[in-house]
Amino acid sequence: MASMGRFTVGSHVWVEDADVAWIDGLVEEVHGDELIINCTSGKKVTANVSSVYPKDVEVKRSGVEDMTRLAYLHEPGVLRNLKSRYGMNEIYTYTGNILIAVNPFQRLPHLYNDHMMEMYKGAEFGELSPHPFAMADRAYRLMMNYGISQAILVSGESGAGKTESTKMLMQYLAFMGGKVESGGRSVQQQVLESNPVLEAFGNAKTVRNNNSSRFGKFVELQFDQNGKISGAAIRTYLLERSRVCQISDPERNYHCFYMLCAAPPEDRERYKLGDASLFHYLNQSNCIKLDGMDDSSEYIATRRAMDIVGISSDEQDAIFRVVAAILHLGNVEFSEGSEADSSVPKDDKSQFHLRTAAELFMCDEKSLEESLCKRVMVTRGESIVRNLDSRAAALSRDALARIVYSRLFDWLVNKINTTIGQDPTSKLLIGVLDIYGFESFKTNSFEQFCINLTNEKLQQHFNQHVFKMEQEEYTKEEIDWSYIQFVDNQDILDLIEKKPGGIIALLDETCMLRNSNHEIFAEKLYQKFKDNPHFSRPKFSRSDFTIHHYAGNVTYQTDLFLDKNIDYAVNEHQDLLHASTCPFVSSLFPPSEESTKSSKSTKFTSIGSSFKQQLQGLLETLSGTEPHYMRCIKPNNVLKPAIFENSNVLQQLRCGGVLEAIRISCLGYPTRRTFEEFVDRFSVLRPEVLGLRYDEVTATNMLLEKVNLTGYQIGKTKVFLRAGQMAELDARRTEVLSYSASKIQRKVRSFL
Ligand code: AD9
Ligand code: MG
Repeated sequence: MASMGRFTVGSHVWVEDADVAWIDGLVEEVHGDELIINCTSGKKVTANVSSVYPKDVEVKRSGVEDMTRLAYLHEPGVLRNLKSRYGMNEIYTYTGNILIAVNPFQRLPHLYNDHMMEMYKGAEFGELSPHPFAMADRAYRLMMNYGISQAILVSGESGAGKTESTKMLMQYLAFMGGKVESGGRSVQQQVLESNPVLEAFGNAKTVRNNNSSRFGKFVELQFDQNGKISGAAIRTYLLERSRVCQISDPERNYHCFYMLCAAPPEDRERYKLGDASLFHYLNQSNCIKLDGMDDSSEYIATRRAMDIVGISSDEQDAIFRVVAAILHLGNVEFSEGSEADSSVPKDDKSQFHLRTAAELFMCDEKSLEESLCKRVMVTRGESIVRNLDSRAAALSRDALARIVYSRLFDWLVNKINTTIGQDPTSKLLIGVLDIYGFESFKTNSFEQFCINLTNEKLQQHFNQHVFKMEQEEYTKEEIDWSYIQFVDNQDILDLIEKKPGGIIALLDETCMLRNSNHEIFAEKLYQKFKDNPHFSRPKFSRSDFTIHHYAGNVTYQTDLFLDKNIDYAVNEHQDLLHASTCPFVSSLFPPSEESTKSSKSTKFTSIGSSFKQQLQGLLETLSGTEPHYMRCIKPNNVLKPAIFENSNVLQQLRCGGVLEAIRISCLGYPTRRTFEEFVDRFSVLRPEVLGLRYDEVTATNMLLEKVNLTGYQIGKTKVFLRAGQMAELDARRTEVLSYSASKIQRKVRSFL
């Protein structure tokens, strides 16, 4: 956004500041394009006019509920507005149709009770304070009135409040669309109770969030003609598998493991469990207990939620047996066996855990051991059994734990979908998307790559939509909108997912090569994309690559890309668990087409490609809906209330496309005022317009002519100003007002 405005001595301005991003001050001197500014921090700085913004001195301390109401729509104005509202616990603000939520990090129960839902029911959008209920209400109403499916897309970085917001949206939709059931469980109740079940198995404490969802989720609520919920479908995306076997301090594994270790004694006995700290998969981190979370009562609550979503007690028993088996499996260590490069369970303790894991999986102990310590190789149609050394056996153990857990999670999602049931006749849908925001860490791996691809795709969808909305507003007001240039990130999407030749395609290609490794992959990328403006090879790097995403540059470490992209259950694991005498465990590993074909080779399926396809499906669904966007912001990294870090927030506004939406709107006519408001504010420029002879449109035109502005447009109900024109008008107004003030002062003085 370019600076907009002209400055004179005494102008109130915003200027960039290293500590707080933007600081306000007064212009003291003007030397051509250079301004000397006295900042409120006491600092005096010299700045070029191009990096200085005018400050609106007329805003109320309480700010405005919609950013587009700001007279000056620019970064510092947006930031100040959010900050002053946050200071008063007004955590929600609109930017046009986008709802911004700043995480309060404290319970604000008065905001979400039944009374509030009643209030928002049927209220005009914008009439009451910004709120997720207002957003859900608008979606519901649009769906009912026009028969168009709706989607609410919630995004933001980890810990920003997406999942909490999603729950509120669903709570409101269940309130509006709930059926009163006589006996039995209602669909809306099952939909709401699916949350604690999925959270128990798919959420974990991370450094960024004590209850971080490690998967993406799209919940589709189906409604009947009367607007009552008649079915629902949950789709999940890319559960983080590596966490099952590997965690780093001070993070935790998935909640369900700790819950089970804190279960009532009879359950712990049944699953042969003890304290969580006894298990390798949990004690790699010192964090076992979580402040504010009681694992024992969470266990009971999860069981209850499982009842409600229709998971039978036999199934629950099997599920927790599998969870316990994974913990025991993790405690099996290996040492060198008698043959060269072979391995055996290290000691009695390991043997005990192996036996217990086999019991819990209800499979043969010896077969379990063999599936971990041996691998069948197929060369030229012949199978050869090869020993694995102790390191490889430990890797095989972890791979088994991961695949079992991810199958278990998928089973839960399917089960919930089956019990809630789909309504195939429903044409009215509201989807709610709770998906990871853009990520850029010190080290970024395959997960960040997939997550950022998601965000690129959603960003494209968002840009297209914001652009369309702008056009619609202009068309409604019958003004010309040919000014707006369309922004697009298709090039970056092509770089990643084009087939053939995109990064994912090259990754798959490399995975299928014999004896390939990540350096071969990186080399392919360097060759192929050396001239691509969105790609670069970091200096001195052998295998990293950088993508120039819309939200910033991210450098990815390719080391684990190949491993993480390959998805299969090795045949040994597949056969072992398929043979389990527990029907539940066996059903998690149905015979694959490959193994029925008697070939012992394992076919590779690419996680990257299937994720890409899943995303494609999601975007197709979204394209049939009218979208609503909610952007969650995490105001600080210490997860505490009342701390608002400017630079941090700005970065998120940028990544979430909020600033881009503002930029698009600045390309057109960002400031809109009804004629009445306009005349009210600027009549001092030409007081005769207040005379009875002029209607508001004429008065508006007269005022604009007086200040010699061009390029603005007069709509049917509003005047549309280009970026910076409001500041121009204000400057003139201030001149006039100070001139009259000094005239009065002179008069008063001459009087004395
Ligand atoms: V992650 O990508 O899944 O790691 P989310 O989902 O964005 O993340 P989440 O909704 O889990 O974040 O919110 C993080 C924490 O912030 C919650 O556990 C609450 O303690 C806190 N939070 C978020 N929103 C609200 C709210 N509206 N009111 C009170 C909130 N607390
Ligand atoms: Mg979440």
